[in-house]
Parts: sequence; C-alpha cells; structure tokens
Amino acid sequence: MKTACPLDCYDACSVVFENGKLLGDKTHPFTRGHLCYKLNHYFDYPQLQSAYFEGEQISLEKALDILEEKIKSSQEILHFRGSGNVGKMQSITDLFFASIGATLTEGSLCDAAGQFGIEQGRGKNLILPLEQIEKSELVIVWGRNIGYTNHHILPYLQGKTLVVIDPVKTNLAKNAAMHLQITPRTDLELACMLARFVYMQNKEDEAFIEEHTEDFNFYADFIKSYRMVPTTEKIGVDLLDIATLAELMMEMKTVILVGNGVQKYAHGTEVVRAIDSLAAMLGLFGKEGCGVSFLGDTSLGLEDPFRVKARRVPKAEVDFGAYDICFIQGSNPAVTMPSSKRVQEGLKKSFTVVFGLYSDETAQLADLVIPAKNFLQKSDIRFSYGHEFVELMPKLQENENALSEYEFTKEMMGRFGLGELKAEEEYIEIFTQQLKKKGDYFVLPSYEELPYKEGFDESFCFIDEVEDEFDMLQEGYYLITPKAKNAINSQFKRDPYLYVPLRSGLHDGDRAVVSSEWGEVEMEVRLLAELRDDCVLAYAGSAINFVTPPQTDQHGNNAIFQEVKVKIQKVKE
Ligand SMILES: Nc1nc2c(c(=O)[nH]1)N[C@H]1C(S)=C(S)[C@@H](COP(=O)(O)OP(=O)(O)OC[C@H]3O[C@@H](n4cnc5c(=O)[nH]c(N)nc54)[C@H](O)[C@@H]3O)O[C@H]1N2
Ligand SMILES: Nc1nc2c(c(=O)[nH]1)N[C@H]1C(S)=C(S)[C@@H](COP(=O)(O)OP(=O)(O)OC[C@H]3O[C@@H](n4cnc5c(=O)[nH]c(N)nc54)[C@H](O)[C@@H]3O)O[C@H]1N2
Ligand code: SF4
Ligand SMILES: [Mo]
Repeated sequence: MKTACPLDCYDACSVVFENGKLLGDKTHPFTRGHLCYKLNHYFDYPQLQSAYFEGEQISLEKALDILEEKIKSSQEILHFRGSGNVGKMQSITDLFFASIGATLTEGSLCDAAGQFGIEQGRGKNLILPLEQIEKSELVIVWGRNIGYTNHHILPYLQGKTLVVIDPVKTNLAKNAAMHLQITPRTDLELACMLARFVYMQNKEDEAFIEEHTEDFNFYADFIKSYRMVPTTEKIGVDLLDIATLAELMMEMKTVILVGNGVQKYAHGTEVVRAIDSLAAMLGLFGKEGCGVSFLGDTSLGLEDPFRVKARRVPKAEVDFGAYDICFIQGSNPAVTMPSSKRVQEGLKKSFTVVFGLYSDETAQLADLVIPAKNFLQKSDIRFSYGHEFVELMPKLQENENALSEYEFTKEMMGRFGLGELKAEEEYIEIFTQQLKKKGDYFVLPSYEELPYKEGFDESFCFIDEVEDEFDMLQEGYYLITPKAKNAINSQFKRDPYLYVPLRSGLHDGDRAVVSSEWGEVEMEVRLLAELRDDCVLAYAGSAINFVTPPQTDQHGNNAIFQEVKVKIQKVKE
C-alpha cells in the first residue's frame, strides 16, 4: 500500500507500507526506492498513547471536555500550528479556531522572507521541475545542504558542474568543482559582485531584459554601488573565484538551488531577491535547463477550503504568555522557536494545550496534551516545495487512542454549534480534483514544464536598494544554525552539540556557555574543521534557540535565527 512521508522536507517521498514496515517506493521517479533515517526509524519514537491533564492520564473525551470548558471561559486564544506534518488536512483546525475568534499566526519560522523576495521580483514563486535541473549544465547550490535536507535530488546533479556557496565546507562542497566558503550573510554582496562581472562584459541578456523586466538601469546603479575590493573583502573569498563563477554562469545553462540558509536574516527578502535579480539579468527564467529554485510555493493556484480570515500575529514573535490559552498543534516551539527562555516562560504562564505525536519539550510544559494520529492513521494529501509531484496519503491503520485533525475539528465544531464539516474524503477530493497529471503521477496545479516561459504576470522587478544595519564587526562568532541530518527540526535523532572551529581554543567534550544579547545556554563542544574561523554551528533541534532573536525580518514575516553574533565561554571543571 502506498502513502507518502508527512515530514516537512523537500523530498516528499513516496512510501510503501508493507508488513508493518515503511519502504521507499522503487517505482517513483524521485524517491527511487529509498527513504532516510527518519522514516527508516519512524517506529523507534513512541507515539503518545493517551491524553494527559496536569500530568495525569485521562480519556480523549475528558480532554475535549476540559478544552471546551476552558475555551468557553477564556478571552484570548492562540492557535499555533507548526510543520510537524505538512499534509494539507492539517490546516482544517484553522476552520474551528477562526470561527471562535482565536488569534492565528502569519509568516513563518522557515521560508517566508525568501518567498516574499521572489514575489517582489517574479510575482510568483513557481517550483522548478526536475526535468529542468536534469537539462542544466551548471548547478549552483546556494545555502542549501542537499546532502542532509534534499538528498533525493543528488542523481539530478550527476554530470553537472557543481558550485557550492556556503560558509561551511559541507560534504557536497567537498565534492564540488568550486566551493565559495563565504562569510555568513554576505550573499547579497556576492550576487551583486557576480552581476558586476556580467555587466562589465556586457553579457547580460538584453532581449530578455527588454521584454520581461523593468528598471534595469536602477539595478545597474545598485550593483555598481558595491565597490569591488572592499566588497570582496567582506565576502571573504578570492576575487578571481567570483570572476570565474561569473564566467561559468555566462557560458552555461545554469540552475540555482537556493536554500533556507541564505535568508535567516533581517534582510533575507533582499538576499533572495538579489540572487533572483542576478538570474534575471542572465535571462535564466523561461529557458530550458535554467532557473532558480527556492522552497517553492505549494499554495499557488490552489483553492484551499481551509483558508480562513482571522486575526494573526507574526509567528516568530508570538508572546505565548499574552494568551489565556495557547493551542499548539504539530509544533514544538519550546525548542524550535527563537528565544527559548521567553517561549518557555510564556507557555508556563498560559494554559497550554499540545495536540501532537510525542511527549516533547512543549508537551511536557503543557497543561493538557491531546494525542494526534500519525500519518498512517488518517487520510491526507501532500505537496512538495522541492519538486512537482503530489502524493496521496490514505488511511492505512486504526488507532483508537488518538484523534486526527479532521476528527478533532468535527468534534469541536459540533460542541460549539458551528455547523457540520464535509466528509473527510470530500476535502481530499477538493485537492485531488485540482491536480494535473504527468504520466502516472499527480503534479501540482501550478505545474508548468518550463515555468515563466511566457514571461511574468508583470515585468520582473529588479532589486535596487537594501537596508542592512547589522554590525558585522561586533565581537563574537557568526551563528550558523542549519538542519541536522537525522532529525527533522525537533523530531527524531537530534544533534545537540555546539560545533566550533579548530582555532577556538576549545576541545572535544568541553562544555561551553554560548551567549548573545537574547540569552545563554550551556552546550557540549565538538571541533569541526569544516567551519570558518569566524563561525560556530549548532543544528536546529539543539538548545541553541536560547540565544536566537525573537524577531522577524524587515518585512515582518520570517524568523531571523542567524541575525546574531554569539560569545563562547568555556565552563571550568
Ligand atoms: N535554531 C533553529 N531553529 C529553527 C530552524 C533552524 O534552522 N534553526 N528551522 C526553523 C524551521 S525552517 C522550521 S520549519 C521550524 C519547525 O518547527 P516545528 O514546527 O516546531 O516542527 P517540528 O520540530 O518538526 O515539530 C514537531 C512536532 O509536531 C508534532 N507532530 C508531528 N506529526 C504530527 C501530526 O500528524 N499531527 C499533529 N497534530 N502533530 C504532529 C510532533 O508532536 C512534534 O513534536 O523550526 C524552526 N526552528
Ligand atoms: N535532514 C533534515 N532535512 C530537513 C530538515 C531537517 O531538520 N533535517 N528540515 C526541513 C525544513 S523545515 C527545511 S526549511 C529545509 C531547509 O533545508 P536547507 O535549505 O538545506 O536549509 P538549512 O539546513 O537551514 O541551511 C542550509 C545551508 O545554508 C548554509 N548557510 C548558513 N548561513 C549561510 C549564509 O549566510 N549564506 C549561505 N550561502 N549559506 C549559509 C548552512 O551552512 C547550510 O549548509 O530542510 C528540510 N529538510
Ligand atoms: S524526511 Fe525527506 S528524505 Fe526522509 S523519507 Fe521523508 S521526504 Fe524522504
Ligand atoms: Mo522549514
């Protein structure tokens, strides 16, 4: 029986469930028969078997009674939904919470800054189909750790010239033709330098610029405002390497795979827009074997029955302590939100309800825990932000001890007299009906073999200014906080260490206090030769969010985990 991995991952694997085992679908063109650690060890992480109130086991019925009563006697209710499972049915709970006047969230902890940057330039953030990556000659992996987060795409990079832009010497970087190990948060400057080399040689795509873009002259002035020598010094790589990469881009069919890493900053929108502007100058949109692929917008052109109007607060800034009830679904904010101390104190202050799979840190702080069904125990459908394929996720198992998001919503709508939901399968059908077909497979409603072939809805709009007030010279290390190999954010096998450069004066096994203006935390140290001397690294899912800023980017939609420098102090034995 086939289903799909529910996790928030580029790959969206097609899964075969056989004799109680999860296997990679051999026939699927992208999954190609293998999964990863997370699904291979899915059953090693025990699912909640019961509801809990103040630490005591209670029945599901009783849990819902308590929730109903509590909602009826409360004013301010927060519905905070994360990405523990990215199936479309997960957001059905929005219907209930919007109807009772709860506050929902806007923006994200993830990719909203980059998404906005792309929309400002191209209008729409279309997904680059795999066949265009296959047809390319040069692949630039820019702030995406493909070996960990997107490894099913590796076969598509075979035989291409590979360039990696990353402050860390990742395994992919070690195998690339070129690795630009730049200073963190200098990607915008690098994009401008590359554009300057193209411009100096008059190699911009004039016909494309004329037909599909506007205000190129302002962009030309903007890139010229970045002076070669000081900017290259700031980026921290050899000018000749930048010139060489520009040459390659001028000559070859180029695909740029942009990851989350470039945009965890206050100016994240502008960074992604600057990369897009470089691509537009070279005419990389609407051409075979070319394109820029960020985390694509899966909601494009989709009629979504769960889209609601509601009062919303920026997700990364949520003050949990300001609500009477915080209903947390599919998320572990005690670990994954910035500024963990503030988050944990807020959660303790309010009446916290967790609707999830595990007894994670947030569940342990919660007053009421409601167990959710896992992806095998309910019906759903999932899209991918990394490729065009869509997968159905039929219900394959029973579980009397937990609720699906549909069941929860239906029950609560009933209790509050808010009307009937459609049947579960009808909702799935609303999504399925909108899909396109490619061979035997479903693909996104917005799928086009060659995106932007007919140009953009409105002319491409180049970047021509940026505000960046971060003081790069302040004391401390840059913080790099990417995704761990065997975890998905806080789920599965986390990597708890603080990785430091060889010259930090610390040793493996030392304990160190990492601190910033936002907080501090003690962690165990590991040396990592792959780091620049000015960086430390701690993965998502570690305790590092004690030091990250509880703020959003300049446009107010995204977390900025890396907009900070940190100090390291060895703890004496
Ligand atoms: N330092 C640092 N922090 C980060 C990041 C980073 O790179 N560095 N990345 C950020 C990013 S990109 C993201 S997307 C966020 C993600 O952060 P979260 O949204 O918090 O995601 P997870 O940690 O995967 O949340 C997992 C919880 O979802 C629950 N869950 C799983 N499946 C289901 C289900 O089917 N139903 C229900 N109801 N619950 C379920 C489980 O109980 C689990 O504990 O983290 C952000 N935090
Ligand atoms: N194994 C695994 N897979 C995952 C996840 C997971 O937790 N674990 N999480 C999923 C989720 S929610 C998301 S959003 C995606 C994100 O997956 P990716 O897009 O790969 O994002 P990250 O892992 O956050 O960071 C990617 C790279 O950016 C680099 N980087 C950091 N700062 C900078 C910078 O300033 N400039 C440049 N050029 N590079 C920089 C980091 O060193 C890292 O190698 O992965 C998904 N897949
Ligand atoms: S986490 Fe990603 S790579 Fe692993 S099985 Fe799920 S979709 Fe595939
Ligand atoms: Mo994410």
